[in-house]
Amino acid sequence: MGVADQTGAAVKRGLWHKIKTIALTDVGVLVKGLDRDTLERVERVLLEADFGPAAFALVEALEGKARRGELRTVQAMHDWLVGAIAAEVHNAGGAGTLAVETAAPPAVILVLGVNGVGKTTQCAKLAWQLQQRGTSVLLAAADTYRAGAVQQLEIWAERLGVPCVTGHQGGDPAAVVFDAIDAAAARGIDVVLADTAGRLHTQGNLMDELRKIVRVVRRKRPDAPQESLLVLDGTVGQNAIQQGRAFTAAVPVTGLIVTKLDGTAKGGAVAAIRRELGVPIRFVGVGEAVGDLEPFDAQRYAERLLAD
Ligand SMILES: Nc1nc2c(ncn2[C@@H]2O[C@H](COP(=O)(O)OP(=O)(O)O)[C@@H](O)[C@H]2O)c(=O)[nH]1
Ligand SMILES: [Mg+2]
Repeated sequence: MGVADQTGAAVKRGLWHKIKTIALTDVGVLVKGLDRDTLERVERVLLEADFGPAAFALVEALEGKARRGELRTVQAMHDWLVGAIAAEVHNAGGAGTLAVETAAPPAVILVLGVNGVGKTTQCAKLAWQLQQRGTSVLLAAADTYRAGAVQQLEIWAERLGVPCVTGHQGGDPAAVVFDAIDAAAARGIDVVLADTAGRLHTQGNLMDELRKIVRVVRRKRPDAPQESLLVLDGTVGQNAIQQGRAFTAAVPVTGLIVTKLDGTAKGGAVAAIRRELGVPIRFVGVGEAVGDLEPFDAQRYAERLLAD
């Protein structure tokens, strides 16, 4: 995916291009106010980009602005939309942060999410970011269910030069995290980053297992896990919302990482996720390389999405 960024930029340019085209079809439209048909077409474009319920809110606000004659040029409409989308996705706080300061290291970070969203990759990216800040990390391979999952994390660990605690396939993931905390404490390591399973026989089994991991961690350290980060794929639209609801109902999720925002026309999912789930977005994944994790920035997100 070497050209992911370029693809992404091209596709994202598409969103503003579509809206602009609609706004310009009738030259008088911005001066007279947007008619019902124009608004509906803008709404459809936003829905296609996965804005979900946020699309309705944006179009309603757009209608009001246009009716009051406050958007007289296409540029004014662009700038207003950027600001409105940024406000829509704005976090109360916490973007780019990880609560890893603790009186007695190691802090514990659980990385959660269904298969394929990018958990293992985000573990590697987070480990790398922590290393950059001078924080030492130990990886825990608590996805013991899927064949190959442990090796995938081990390969990252080796590349990054961080230790990795594993169990055997089919083993108890809570025991892996438990052992990893001991190993990190013994070696004076600051943070345990635990990769978890994304699928078991049923979703109920998975949620039970995740609850058990949290319980076992707490029994060992009442203040842990310091973070339970849910990874959501930014390209799957409403599915991400469903996943978000299921995980946040089962475990206390402290933050979100929205991945694969490179190369997608569906970047609006971030707005839907922000509106539907009461959890701050901490980071966004913008590629497959270890450096492709950015603190979530509402303004930058909106500007990129509507880049001309
Ligand atoms: N384009 C893109 N791909 C990503 C991103 N994060 C992860 N991936 C890819 O998504 C696929 C699944 O990732 P993986 O970490 O194995 O997912 P897991 O099953 O949740 O552990 C892999 O091919 C990753 O390289 C991202 O931000 N952007
Ligand atoms: Mg994985």
